[in-house]
Amino acid sequence: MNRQDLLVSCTHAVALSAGIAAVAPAPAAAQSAVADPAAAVNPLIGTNRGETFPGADTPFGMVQWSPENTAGDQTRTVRPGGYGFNTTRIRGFALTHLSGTGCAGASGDVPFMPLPGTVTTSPTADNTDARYASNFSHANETAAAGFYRVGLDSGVNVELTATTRTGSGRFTYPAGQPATMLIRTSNSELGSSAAQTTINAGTRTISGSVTSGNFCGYINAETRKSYYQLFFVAVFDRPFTSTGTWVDANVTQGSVSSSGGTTFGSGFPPAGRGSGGFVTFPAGTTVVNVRVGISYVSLANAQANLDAENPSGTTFDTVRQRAHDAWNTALRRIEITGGSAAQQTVFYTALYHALLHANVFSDVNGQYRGMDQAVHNVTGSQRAQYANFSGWDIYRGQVQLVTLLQPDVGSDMAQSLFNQANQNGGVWDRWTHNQGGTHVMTGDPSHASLPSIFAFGGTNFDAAGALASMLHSATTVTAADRSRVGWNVMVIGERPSLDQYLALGYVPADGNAWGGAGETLEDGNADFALAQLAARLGNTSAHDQFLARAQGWRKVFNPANGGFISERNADGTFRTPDPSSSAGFAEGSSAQYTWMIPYNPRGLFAAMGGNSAAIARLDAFFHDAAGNFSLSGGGGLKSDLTNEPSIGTPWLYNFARQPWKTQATVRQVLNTLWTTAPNGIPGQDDLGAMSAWYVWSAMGLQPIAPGRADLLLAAPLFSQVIIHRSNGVNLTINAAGAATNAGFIQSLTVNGTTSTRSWLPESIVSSGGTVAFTLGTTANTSWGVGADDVPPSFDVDTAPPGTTNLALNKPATASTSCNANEGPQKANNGSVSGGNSDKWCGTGATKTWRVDLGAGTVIRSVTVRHAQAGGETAAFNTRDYDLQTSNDGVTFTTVAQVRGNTAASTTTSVLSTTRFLRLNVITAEQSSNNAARIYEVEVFQ
Ligand SMILES: [Ca+2]
Ligand SMILES: [Ca+2]
Repeated sequence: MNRQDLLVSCTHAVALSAGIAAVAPAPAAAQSAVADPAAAVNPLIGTNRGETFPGADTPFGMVQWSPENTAGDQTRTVRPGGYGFNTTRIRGFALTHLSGTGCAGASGDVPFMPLPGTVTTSPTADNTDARYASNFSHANETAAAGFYRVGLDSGVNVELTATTRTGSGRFTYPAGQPATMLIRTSNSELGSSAAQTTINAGTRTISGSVTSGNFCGYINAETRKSYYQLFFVAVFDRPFTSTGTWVDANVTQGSVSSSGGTTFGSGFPPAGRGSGGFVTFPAGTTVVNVRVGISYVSLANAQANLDAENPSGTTFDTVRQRAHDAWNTALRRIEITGGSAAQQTVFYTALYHALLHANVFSDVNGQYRGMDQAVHNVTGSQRAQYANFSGWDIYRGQVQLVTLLQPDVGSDMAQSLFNQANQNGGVWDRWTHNQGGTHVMTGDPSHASLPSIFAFGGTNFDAAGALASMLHSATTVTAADRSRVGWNVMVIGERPSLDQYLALGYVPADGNAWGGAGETLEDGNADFALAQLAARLGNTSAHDQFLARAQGWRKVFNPANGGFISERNADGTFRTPDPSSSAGFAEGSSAQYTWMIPYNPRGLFAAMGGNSAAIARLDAFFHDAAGNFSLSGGGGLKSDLTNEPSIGTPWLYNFARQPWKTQATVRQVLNTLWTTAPNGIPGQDDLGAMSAWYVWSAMGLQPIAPGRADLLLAAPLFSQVIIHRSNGVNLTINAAGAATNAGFIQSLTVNGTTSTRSWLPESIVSSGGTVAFTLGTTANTSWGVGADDVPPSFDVDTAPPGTTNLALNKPATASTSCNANEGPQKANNGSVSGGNSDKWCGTGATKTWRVDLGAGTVIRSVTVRHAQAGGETAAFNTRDYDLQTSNDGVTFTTVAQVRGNTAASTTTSVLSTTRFLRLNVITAEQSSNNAARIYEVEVFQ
């Protein structure tokens, strides 16, 4: 999400880097995998306008201990991540941050600020941060995975590291001055409604809490309120020789407690409000260590988290090493070999950013605060509750990447989202911050995320319960859905104008959504994903219903203005015909959003007039009039690969049978928009959503659409990528000839078999294997161009796709065979070329053949190859038969009936979840009921 434009911030006049490091010529490729990927991470990448933060954290950690910059106004964060690369003044180091968000930031709770000197005036009254802040130079700064250091111009050296729920700080003060620590308890980035600080000199502890929220509250009063309370316990290793606190402008020397929030004003906290505390260490003190535990439940839990993860006696360097190791464990799930050092840094930094969120939100004892503000416990197989779901962004690829690498974590995230909905009256809020729903952005993204997590193997959550809840909220109109409260940037309804969507098939321009046309596409993506999850869970009627709903894009496709998705009124008339306009769309134009139907490009291209028309439009979309790439900033008619609505578009050429243009465009984005510079993330990183796109793309992969795990293909950047899934499945991607300028696929094998398909089926994710590319510097315009090479599109009446024959060589049994060499296994041996004995031949009154798939399996179609396929007469082709399913091998249900067939082979849609598939032959051939001749039965997902 964006909206950072409204934020008052410092001037970014100096571009410290042109940001071209990633396209420097590659040195001779390393021949072994990157040994220490955590060391390759540079957290400063993205800190100039990517809105990332450089501080210390662990994968999905609760703590992100990182600087808060100031540009002379204490009431406003400089940038949403708390840090802007071009602002070199710091007023504190806060314990929590969001990476890459928009609006005016969020979290940034409980800034610590070391001070050489004493506190004589209120730090809150220092509204311009003239006194209790310090300049710094990037030359005195080190940012690494799990560690941050800065030497402040004040003379204090600050070192920070973290465990999941705690931080460790080491502050080295200059000799000869009092060593003081301020804790600005009330100064969360967006302010606070309450704050409380307690100093206990006896235990060398400062503890307290801050109550905050206010995400995007400066735009709309709907979120201008508190919805979370963060508790902290900070234990120092040096005694306090003096203490004090402040409230607003008043300092009380010797005080050990204070309270008072900043209040939220009209969205930005007013100047001069807030509270905190300070302590001074004994004269002569230079090094002060502190351990800090946090919790969103209670002070006791913050202490318990500290005791469990970072107990007394744990050294700073031990925590730092553990954080580094934790990052290596996470990052080594993708091993890469080859590429330049810069490319390796961009890759692992992107993976690092993609694994920062969502955040562990439950405490070590399993308690967490729910969206009902009550304390809950994680139960069953869930190991942790997660928070901070940037819904609109992450459904496009980030939750898929997390689940690809760690299905267990993906499962917990899915359960966390379901828990949030359950604790929120059944409403799936689209953007959740800690335990608050903010309603920010558009669509119903959890409905896209959960099916995606499931598709990638994150199935260890209450999927049936979640599906039932989602189907309910997607079909039940609430008062909030009929409301415009919050509009825009947010709106309180989960499905804005659901009543009209149900009645019209689209969300009208005069409805409640932040852009009806864009909302229609978001709803379509959510509904498509729901259809997929429904199918996987055996609910075929919901599948059919939601797959049909997902085609609502046709209702807002306006042929009259050249074929663009356009704003449409409830009365059926179209609005603004200008395709460069963003009216009706969130953060994008009509021309950009028109492509955002990833589950049915074939339908879209047909509406546009066919592949040639679509290709011409894509060419114009990605290029300027001179033929140069236009990938950002080209205006509403051009692509914008800096923001989510466009990031799927380069992959669409695969559907139009010109995959080399996907390869060229993706490679151009990787080579030019993503660099090692502070501005090396093109646009806000959106809690890792954009970085996830980079990681997928650099591997030559991209999830096809929400709710599916099929992968679109382009050219990998590295000579080898090995994905180690936490469930033990490995996927190896070899790319012979990989180089910066070798971005074109020459040929491909999948598990040793040559393939010209520009995509991979879901089975490559579930089963792993080896995908081997041969790359080159020029396009192979004959690869991936066949009619059967295109990735699947999904429409109401489209036969389901399939490539992997799930029945192949599985145990098969049958009724009486005609001959000993025509037994049941001949019908799923993968061959129809073995002469007329390459079949199961059935005789007798009952003729049934069945296969055991081994476990309940989603199947989408069954192909039967009859006598003629094996070279026999067409008169022997099976005429009438039923397809039946069963999960116990005893009770079978007929799921399809084929009658009057004369063809050599038949393909039948049988969307079902089943272990056994049975062919029940009713009329064996064309003239009389004699022998059944089944050369092959193929079952596809
Ligand atoms: Ca964005
Ligand atoms: Ca056969």
